[in-house]
Amino acid sequence: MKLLVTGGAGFIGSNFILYWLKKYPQDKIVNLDKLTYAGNLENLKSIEKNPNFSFIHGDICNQQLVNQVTSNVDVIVHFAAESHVDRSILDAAPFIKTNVEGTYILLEAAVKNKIKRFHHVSTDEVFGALPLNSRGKFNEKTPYNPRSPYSASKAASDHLVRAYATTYNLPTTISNCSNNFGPFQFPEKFIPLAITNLIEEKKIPVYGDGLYVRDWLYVEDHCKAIDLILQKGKIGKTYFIGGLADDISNMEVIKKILKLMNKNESNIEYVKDRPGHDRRYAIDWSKTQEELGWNPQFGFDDYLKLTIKWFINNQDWWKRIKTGKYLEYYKKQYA
Ligand code: NAD
Ligand code: TDX
Repeated sequence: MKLLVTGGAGFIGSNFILYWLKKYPQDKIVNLDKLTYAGNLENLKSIEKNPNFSFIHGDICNQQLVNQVTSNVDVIVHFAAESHVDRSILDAAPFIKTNVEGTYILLEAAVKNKIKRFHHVSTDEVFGALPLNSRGKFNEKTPYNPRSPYSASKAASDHLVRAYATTYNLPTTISNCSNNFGPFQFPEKFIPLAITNLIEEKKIPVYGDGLYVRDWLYVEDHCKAIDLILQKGKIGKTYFIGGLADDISNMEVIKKILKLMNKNESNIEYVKDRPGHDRRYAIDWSKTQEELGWNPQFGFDDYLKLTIKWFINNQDWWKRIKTGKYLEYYKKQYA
């Protein structure tokens, strides 16, 4: 089988490529990535010489290139996106361009080239926010209610995927997952930012009251779920993927990180809240479990330990990122 992975130099995409080639070494993967600030070929160093892997440096908004690249692949796994909510608040333009227009261009090419499966990787943020102190979770009946430019652009892309499935019979699947964490995550996101700041003896910036709740999914569990969707998922269906963290607030996550890294609460700094900050996410992935036999393998605490260890052991990787443009962004965001 030949897969086109878009955004494979980013956090989840690179974990997915490493996972896939280890499990299915006979398959071929083409990685199409623009190498934005978030794309990093170092993530794929261990397979750069693998004859079944190839990299194309390009933009999913480039129609001619996308047509050419999709002409001889069986499956598309679409990760490429602008992915950081705070950056979408600073400037929404690249989010609309890549997440909406880029997905449209890929879909057009997928129809034209009769792709056997188009899997679209999306987020639980398209469903908006749940109230604190409720037990409710996003489920298959929850209406779309995106509240940031990022989540609105992802919602638009989900709608486009469904429209192409209905109108052109494109064989699609979609997954909406919760907050990922793990190796190779860009240190603008909450968990890697907290860990790397602590190693650098810097404080952890906490938005607002810190009582926001996320559902945390380890990236390898996510990759396994996409694998099962590609193997056993029903065409036209949407699958929910989440973790085993049960309503942990950002402050509780920080306290766990501080404890595991032998630091105290003087390393916390309350900063200005994110505008329109979604209070709580929780996702009911029981249907995915029932239908595909998928489960997160371990609990949040075990995965947090593994993630901290990875960032301690791979300081060259993130120290090269936390320079130049990253520092400019950090200054602007946390001024
Ligand atoms: P990331 O920001 O780490 O990586 C995105 C990758 O896409 C980068 O390699 C970047 O260079 C590439 N890219 C961006 N624009 C491109 C373009 N126009 N053409 C080609 N490549 C382009 O993102 P991530 O965290 O790995 O997220 C991957 C996908 O998963 C995204 O679609 C995101 O919306 C979704 N998702 C992420 C999370 C999460 O917690 N990280 C949760 C739910 C869903
Ligand atoms: O410095 C920070 N301080 C802080 O308190 C940052 C960066 C975040 N936070 C809070 C905001 C959120 O409540 O931590 C929580 C997690 O923030 P992010 O890591 O930015 O993730 P989130 O906004 O929840 O979105 C993530 O999950 C869904 C991904 O970035 C999206 O790509 C994905 O779709």
